[in-house]
Amino acid sequence: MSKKWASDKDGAFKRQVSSFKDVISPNNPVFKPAKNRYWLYVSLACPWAHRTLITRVLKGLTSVIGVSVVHWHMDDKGWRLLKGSDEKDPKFYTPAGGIASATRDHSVAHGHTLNDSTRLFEDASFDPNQQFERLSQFYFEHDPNYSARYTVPLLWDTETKRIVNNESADIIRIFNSGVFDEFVDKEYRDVNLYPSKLQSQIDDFNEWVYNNINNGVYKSGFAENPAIYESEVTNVFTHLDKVENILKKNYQELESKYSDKNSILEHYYAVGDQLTEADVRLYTTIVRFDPVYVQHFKCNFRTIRNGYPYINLWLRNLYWNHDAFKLTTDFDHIKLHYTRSHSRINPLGITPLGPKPDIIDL
Ligand SMILES: N[C@@H](CCC(=O)N[C@@H](CS)C(=O)NCC(=O)O)C(=O)O
Repeated sequence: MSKKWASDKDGAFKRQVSSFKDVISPNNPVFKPAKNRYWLYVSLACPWAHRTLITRVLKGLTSVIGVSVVHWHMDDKGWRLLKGSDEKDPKFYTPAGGIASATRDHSVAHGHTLNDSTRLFEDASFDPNQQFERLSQFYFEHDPNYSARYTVPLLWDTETKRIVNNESADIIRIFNSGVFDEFVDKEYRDVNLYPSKLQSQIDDFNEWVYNNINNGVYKSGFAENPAIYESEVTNVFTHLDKVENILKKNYQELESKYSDKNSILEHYYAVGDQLTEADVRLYTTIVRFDPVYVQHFKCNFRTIRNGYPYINLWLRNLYWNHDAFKLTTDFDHIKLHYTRSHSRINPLGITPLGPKPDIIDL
């Protein structure tokens, strides 16, 4: 597999279309809802995989669907997992239960700092299902003739040894759909990130946020000629301005309803006044913006923290007031992955230490 990202002949970045798009449902002849049957393979660096981790926690699925985390470094063969021979050391294994296992065991990472350039390979987890050491092996196990990229997130069926789905937008809908309700407590059954009354607004918001912000930062960063970069980066900021105006309006409406700040924050979201998939999908780009996209993808008209007060408040509220967001956000993986895997953008692999802090306190 070439290390070069997909771009057309003019040098514009083109994202690959996901190949596996099945669902888990009682009506599906193969993929029926079950506990401990499906396993999620993610990178903590990847904004698309991050959507699935957040949704897994919000829907209480941490003891229903297991997770393995790939190492942050992606080389020319793609993502790696810890070697099976390390299986017996419990600190290398990410068990299925508990909110902390939304990510890796944090005790493993402690002691490393960002300027530790000899960062150990311990930051990944072991694959307890197939003992695979490469994400690519799942793709070939499913289809020996697979010829596209080996992307995360990957939702794997441990029973049939097949890929259920590798499209994050679908995976979060599967997690939210209620098919796992019988395995979770009532409080999680009541969580609905895609309520019918808001669906068309959410779809509309997601559509332009995806094209212009989620994928927009990649189109800016991976542009291979200045004219494309300039047009894409301008487009990113035009749409961040649009988000800022929406959030400002939402906030001002809440101010007229509630007098205390906590009540306002409890309802301060992108679409409507409740947490939805629109927040999940926007968050994973915005939380990476100042730490990575500003410098690495040259999205540097403004930072979120200094240029967008309403987006910044929305971001800090999600991060500091919601464990599902905070515990699944790993700034080390995020910074190290981009700056040390994209050697065309950053050939020396030196990771900028700032901004400090990674995210401002609330
Ligand atoms: N459409 C996919 C995109 C996933 C994706 O592009 N993942 C990247 C990481 S951020 C990846 O795994 N890339 C590996 C590669 O291109 O070789 C989704 O949203 O699930």
